[in-house]
Amino acid sequence: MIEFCGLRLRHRVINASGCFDALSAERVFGEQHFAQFPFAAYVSKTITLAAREGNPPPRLWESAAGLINSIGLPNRGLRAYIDADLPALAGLPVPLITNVMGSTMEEVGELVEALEDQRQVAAIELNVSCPNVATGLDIGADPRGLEALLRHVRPLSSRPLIVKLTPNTADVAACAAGAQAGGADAVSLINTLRAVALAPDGSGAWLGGGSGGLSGPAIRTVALAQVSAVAGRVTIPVVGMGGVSCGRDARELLDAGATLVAVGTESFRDPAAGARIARELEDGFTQIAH
Ligand code: RRO
Repeated sequence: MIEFCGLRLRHRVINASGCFDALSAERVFGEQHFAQFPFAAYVSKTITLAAREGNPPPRLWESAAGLINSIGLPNRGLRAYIDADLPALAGLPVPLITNVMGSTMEEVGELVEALEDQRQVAAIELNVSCPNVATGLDIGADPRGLEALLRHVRPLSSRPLIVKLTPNTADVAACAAGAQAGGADAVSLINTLRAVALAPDGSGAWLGGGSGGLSGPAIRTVALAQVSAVAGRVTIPVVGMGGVSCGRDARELLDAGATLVAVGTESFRDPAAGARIARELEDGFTQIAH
């Protein structure tokens, strides 16, 4: 068993928010799916107070060794998450981490407070790093702003608070230190790198949202550098992610100082990737060809 912020986890591999839909997976793969859940904890897709449509299509572009998304945070809002998603997730065999985002400190506070009564929610991840929405809350890259946000929300929740950091900043370690100073229990990184894809016909930006966020193997070495910098700066646990597709990639992030590793884009290619990567990690991944 792995201990993480008071949660007891079966192994060190969890999903990156938004990259694995446990409810759709159950519909596609059947009830069996919950029994063989690939991750040691489940992080749900970011929710906001009010429902959002998300960005206009196209929302995806495949680049060399990467995926650019401009999803734009579509979700049915806090109320529907509590009334519909939480009961549907009741069968989850692993702890639930709910990811939230607000456009003001007060909004984040409201989200965190509303989850306080939901016993199913084991921890909360604060998304201060989405590249695809103009939130008004642009503090993900500002160490002092992050500290102030955490000071505001920390007293409102008894749950572990994990801060999802942006890689789109000059000094991610300073941001992590700000989050810790404000009372964060852990940090997670990296979210996607801001990126643009041009339409093949020369008509301009491909993505409906204009720009997007790059994920996948293309960003793995950036993640390694940033996780290493953050782990060297803070004393709270670090969840490392970015381009992990096999046990060796996960091992490198753990060696860089991460306590847990999250799998994102690889789950779109292989929905069982989380379990495979956890197994490869445990086996020492000596058989994996690169
Ligand atoms: O929904 C998105 O467009 C999105 C989010 Br909330 C995020 O945190 N990271 C990302 O790449 N896309």
